[in-house]
Amino acid sequence: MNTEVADIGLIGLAVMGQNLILNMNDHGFKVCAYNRTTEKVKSFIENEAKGTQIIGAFSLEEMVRTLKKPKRVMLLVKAGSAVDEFINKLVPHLSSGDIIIDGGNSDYHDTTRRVVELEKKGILFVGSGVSGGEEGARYGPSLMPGGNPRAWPHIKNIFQAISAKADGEPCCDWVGETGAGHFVKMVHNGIEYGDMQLICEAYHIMRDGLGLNPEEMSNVFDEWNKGDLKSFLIEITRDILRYKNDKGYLLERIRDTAGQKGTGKWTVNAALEYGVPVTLIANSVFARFMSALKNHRVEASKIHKKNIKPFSGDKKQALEHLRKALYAAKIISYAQGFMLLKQAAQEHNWNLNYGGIALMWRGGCIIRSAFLGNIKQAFDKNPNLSDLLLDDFFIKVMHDCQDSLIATLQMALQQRISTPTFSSARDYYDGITCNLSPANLLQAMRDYFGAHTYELMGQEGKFVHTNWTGRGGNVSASTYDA
Ligand code: NBP
Repeated sequence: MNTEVADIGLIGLAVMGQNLILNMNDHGFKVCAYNRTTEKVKSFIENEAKGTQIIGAFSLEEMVRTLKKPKRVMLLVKAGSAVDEFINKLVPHLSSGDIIIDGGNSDYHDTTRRVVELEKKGILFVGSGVSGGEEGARYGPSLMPGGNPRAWPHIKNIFQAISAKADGEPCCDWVGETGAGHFVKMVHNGIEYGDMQLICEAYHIMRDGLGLNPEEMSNVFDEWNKGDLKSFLIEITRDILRYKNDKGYLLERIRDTAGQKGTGKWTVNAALEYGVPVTLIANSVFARFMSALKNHRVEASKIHKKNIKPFSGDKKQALEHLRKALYAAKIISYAQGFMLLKQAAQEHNWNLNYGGIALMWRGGCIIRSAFLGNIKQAFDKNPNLSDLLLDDFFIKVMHDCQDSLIATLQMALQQRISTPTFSSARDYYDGITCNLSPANLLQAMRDYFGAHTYELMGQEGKFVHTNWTGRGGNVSASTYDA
């Protein structure tokens, strides 16, 4: 009897694993499910998977035996050592050309290491970003697979079938070699941090600056969701603001301290590593740290009194400025994110398809939005586009919205509302469009105290040192850095 009946094995029966299995089953794939704690296999088969063609396995050997060749095993377990433990246990049961896919939120450095190590054993390893949470996993996630490219033809069918679709196209394509899939997922998460913080600051401005009530704010987000800002996060903000239970609006009673799982921080670490000014995401991570200092903030607010005059301007106009400011700031954030992708691709020799990435994020995931369609078009027009801010569409939007960004920040300043991401968008925009920065002075200072040398304009590539005080020597430095 042929026991090799399953199209894919899936390990990890928590929220993501269970829902992805059911999604695969809906699309006609036969899945064999396994979990470290095997009682969960039994419970899943007897409950959620009842009446489906899903089969359960109670050992890894049993699971691998049920798989068709090349054997495909997907892991949806806690990122980190659990992934390595399963890989080590799986490898003895697999043969050359078999595939292991890690769908967890793994660090892309780990994925790169696993791709290289497993290639030596003939196993094709894929690290795939999976976005969209529980609902995405069940009904169509955004999938960002990367790793050993020889695996792609064998998983493409399943991945593109179960992924979300945007304008009829799957939100899933091959991202690139080694850790590229998980890198793109990490930047996606960083952008998600930025989008969420921008929305929070817009809410803060509406609530404390303009004095709007929850219903009014919800209506504003509802309006915004009909235009350029149409997105999943704007839509859920509208609904969250409106949500009431027997004690009234729930949002007003939620403690203002945000948690995090670290992928925003990873994005900022990558930005620091590759030297890319991803300032908006960095500020959104710091804003979460600031939010966690609740007791400190409460104490300080009692001591540091502020002289704030209630807003007396035109609220309708202020809200229109805010809408445009949010749009402009989002564009800056995505421009920074794509710049990071470009730099990492250069460092790792990844051949990233930027339009394809925008399409992968267009549906299924948390940052899904109408605006990603414009990003895709920009890269379709010019696949070598170095900066989104140099695309005609985005140039026009920035020209149209920049005054509103300034007007919003002026209002926030008067109302003493902290706006780290809106402010960093303005800073970045005025920085990246400044043809003469003050870094000439920086270079002069570095040379003055550390003999670090500088270039003269028009003589690029030629580094010279000046003995500024007459006391120092003429030798330039090569070690001490500042
Ligand atoms: P969890 O991240 O909560 O992981 C639960 C699974 O990991 C269970 O199968 C558990 O087995 C297994 N596991 C753990 Br915990 N430690 C293990 C170990 N040392 N050895 C072997 N197995 C271990 O599940 P999830 O929320 O479904 O997420 C799965 C992956 O997908 C994670 O990497 C997560 O970051 C990522 N992700 C999650 C979401 C989301 O919205 N939740 C979205 C996108 C990506 P057990 O049952 O025996 O304890």
